[in-house]
Amino acid sequence: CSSGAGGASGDSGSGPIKIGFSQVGAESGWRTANTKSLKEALASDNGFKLTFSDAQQKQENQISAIRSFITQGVDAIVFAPVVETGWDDVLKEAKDAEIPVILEDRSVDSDPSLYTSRVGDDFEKEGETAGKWVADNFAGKSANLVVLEGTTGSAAANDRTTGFNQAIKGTDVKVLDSQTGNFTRSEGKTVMEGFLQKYGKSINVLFAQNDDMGLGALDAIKAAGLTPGKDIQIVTIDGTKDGLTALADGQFNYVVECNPLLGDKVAEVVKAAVAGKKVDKLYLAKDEAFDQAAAEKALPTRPY
Ligand code: GYE
Repeated sequence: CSSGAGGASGDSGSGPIKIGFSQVGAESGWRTANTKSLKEALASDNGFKLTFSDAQQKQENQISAIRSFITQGVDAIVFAPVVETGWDDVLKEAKDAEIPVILEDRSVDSDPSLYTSRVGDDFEKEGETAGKWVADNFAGKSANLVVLEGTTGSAAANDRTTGFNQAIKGTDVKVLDSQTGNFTRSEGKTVMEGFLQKYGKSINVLFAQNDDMGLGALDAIKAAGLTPGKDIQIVTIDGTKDGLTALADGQFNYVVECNPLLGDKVAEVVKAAVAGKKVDKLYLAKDEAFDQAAAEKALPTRPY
């Protein structure tokens, strides 16, 4: 750690803090809320000068965005890594340039010494909460489950799968199939159509690793002449307004929250890091879970 006030590349407090932010993309309602939260918190009114870059779900776009932030000599880099692996080289380049890197949302599998901090949610716990709901809700009944996974290789998908599988271990829950729907509505729909063609009416529970894929699946389920929420029970993760609306309507059965409003915490950590202050390696947001009644109550004041 450098002990110089103002951080290695900062210009010791005068003028705005220059930030480069590489976002995953615009794949989901969660992502839209997350981008808005960061743009608001890292606004010029708060003492920042933000350069925003959308990676369109591609790691190579993120790597070149980060390299260009380094060349521009930003004071800090914020990025939401689309996948977990493959970041060591570019993180080393940022470290050599003495630019603090703050991960927001998803994590990386690199050595923690290669980045300053992460602000995000506990994906494994979210998966576990979803799995526990399936296990409890289907105790004594047979559960024939299909899974719509998030983006392959993303920390959000990897950890949710791990947590979910832990929670259903040793139960009678039968996983018929599990495929990626890339966290989007359209792919959630297409993959669910395939599941329905293959397994027909034997499917009675769906775990969608985000709201959007679950919402896409609703179309496929209705088109197959089945009633979502009844013939096929549905548990999703995120807790966006659209997700909680489907829950309050009885089309979803349970939603585990993943808080996207990480902007204020990111801004605070960036300021501290640029000032050369010590920050924690990890800041986790608090998440709850909703059943249909809880969703109805929460909806009127739901911020995203
Ligand atoms: O659940 C999903 C988004 O990384 C937690 O990414 C995030 C996930 C979120 O596309 O909707």
